[in-house]
Amino acid sequence: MKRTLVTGAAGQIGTELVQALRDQLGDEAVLATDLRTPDPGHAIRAGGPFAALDCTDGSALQALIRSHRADTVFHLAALLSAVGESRPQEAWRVNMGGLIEVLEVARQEEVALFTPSSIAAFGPDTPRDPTPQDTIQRPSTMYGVTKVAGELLCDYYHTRYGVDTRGLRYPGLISHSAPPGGGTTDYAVEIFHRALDSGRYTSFLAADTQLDMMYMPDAVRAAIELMEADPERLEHRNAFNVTAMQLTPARLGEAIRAHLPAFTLDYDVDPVRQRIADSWPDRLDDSAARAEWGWSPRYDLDSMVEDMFAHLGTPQSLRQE
Ligand code: NAD
Ligand code: AKB
Repeated sequence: MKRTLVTGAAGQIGTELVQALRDQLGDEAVLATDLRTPDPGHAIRAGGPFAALDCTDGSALQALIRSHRADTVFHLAALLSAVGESRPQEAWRVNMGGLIEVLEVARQEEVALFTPSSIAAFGPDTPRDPTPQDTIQRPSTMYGVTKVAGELLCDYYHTRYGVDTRGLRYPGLISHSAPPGGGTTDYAVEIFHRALDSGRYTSFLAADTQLDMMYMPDAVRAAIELMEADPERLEHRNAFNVTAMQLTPARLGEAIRAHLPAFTLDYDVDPVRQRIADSWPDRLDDSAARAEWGWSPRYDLDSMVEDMFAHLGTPQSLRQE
């Protein structure tokens, strides 16, 4: 991997992945693209090349891959679970319509392709704890349907055409650089901001709703390590379970209270997002990722919370004496 193009680069993952790739490959080697053009001061525009791109426009993508001489595409553009449930037809159009265009261009231009899947690729019939690498999927959301179909389509392009497709089933991602884009796990980011703004947070998921989570530096490293892994060792190319920690709103609230003792957490459950969360696993088995390319998370709950506050800044008035 020497020169990359990132779709959906202005989002929660792209903001940090673009920076990590530029640190590794050089600023000019990473072309950030997104449907929306961020402000000139935004890191992905200020730190290197940026182009506006709708990922469903294959011709425009092909022209950019050629002019940038990209050898690898990180395809992040998508609608997430909660937004996808409010606009299911648009979620299909962007998530599947975008992916088939990106795969076709990857085939024609012979570039490697990273596409994230999600814990959303599982459903209510999936064994929940642990959720095996290979198991029943049958998700009940449009977002999940596009993730399963996307995993299969990427496998198809690899076996049928030899395209170097790879992907991860990410859990909920926690980060400080960019806001989350409308998912069910967004509470785990919002809670930090509200804790610092007002000392309180109202969770839209119930106290004991357990979901897999990961801190963004681990998620970004996982994507890069997977794309650099020895292809001979990869059996599960497009759908590696990966996880770092299992959180509930109550457990995360406790960890925040260790830094901000006055923090209060209450609950006003949103039935749509609760139903989505209830259909997802409690704990992924990520042993295939560990065995096939050496995956191992570096952040657990305590080190993630500490690093979040180190970046977001804890006002003196709220700090533990
Ligand atoms: P995000 O919503 O923060 O960012 C997505 C970006 O895609 C946005 O900047 C948006 O402007 C852009 N976009 C939307 N439609 C587009 C189009 N037609 N063409 C080009 N760009 C378009 O999402 P994210 O959290 O960064 O997620 C990136 C990928 O990772 C998605 O495939 C998502 O399903 C997956 N994922 C994310 C998480 C998470 O917790 N963040 C977890 C599992 C999987
Ligand atoms: C969402 O909640 O939609 C995402 C995901 C887990 O895919 N964060």
